[in-house]
Amino acid sequence: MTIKSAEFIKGVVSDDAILFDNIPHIAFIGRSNVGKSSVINAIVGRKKLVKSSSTPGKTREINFFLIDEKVYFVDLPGYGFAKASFTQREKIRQLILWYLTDIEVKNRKIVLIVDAKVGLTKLDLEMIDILNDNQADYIIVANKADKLKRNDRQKTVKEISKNSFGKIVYLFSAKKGEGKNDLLTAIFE
Ligand SMILES: Nc1nc2c(ncn2[C@@H]2O[C@H](COP(=O)(O)OP(=O)(O)O)[C@@H](O)[C@H]2O)c(=O)[nH]1
Ligand SMILES: [Mg+2]
Repeated sequence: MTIKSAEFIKGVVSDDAILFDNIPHIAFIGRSNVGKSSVINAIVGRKKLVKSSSTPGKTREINFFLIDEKVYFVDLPGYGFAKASFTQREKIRQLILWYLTDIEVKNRKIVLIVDAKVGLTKLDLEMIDILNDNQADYIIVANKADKLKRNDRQKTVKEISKNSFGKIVYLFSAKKGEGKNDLLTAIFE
């Protein structure tokens, strides 16, 4: 399947009508610099729909993109940007928690993006706990798979899956376009 249209709607940082308009959400969450913007651009098939920046931690809003006029891709700010101040990191953490726990969306799927080469960090594990505590419907995408040696691919998938209570892990490379079809199918199934 391919996505036909994608349009930036708006960025929000607090209550907003867009949160309650009954359009389903597919929300992308991940550590800063994990390649979240790149993954979204790759599956949408647009190089620059979402700004992919070399200065991580810049996006502080929850950005809404209308996809094929029927579902939002929700791009959440990346967590854990090391160079941000404690206050900035805490603000982002609170914004993510607010979106996940306070905002009730009838139809919401979450795509947690992690770094295939780095594996699950402490903050990723914390996010997995939050998602589980909230009974979130989520999948895990291990991006930057192009950085893995061929022999390490299955090991990586198993390791991440083991530490996320058996979640399916989708190997992905935004750089190479690997895993696009499987991910699109998983998202829209
Ligand atoms: N090798 C490799 N690098 C990637 C991949 N996806 C993203 N990157 C790089 O990782 C950095 C962060 O990407 P970006 O999409 O801005 O990450 P974000 O902060 O999570 O939105 C950039 O330098 C990208 O070029 C990938 O699949 N493979
Ligand atoms: Mg980004």
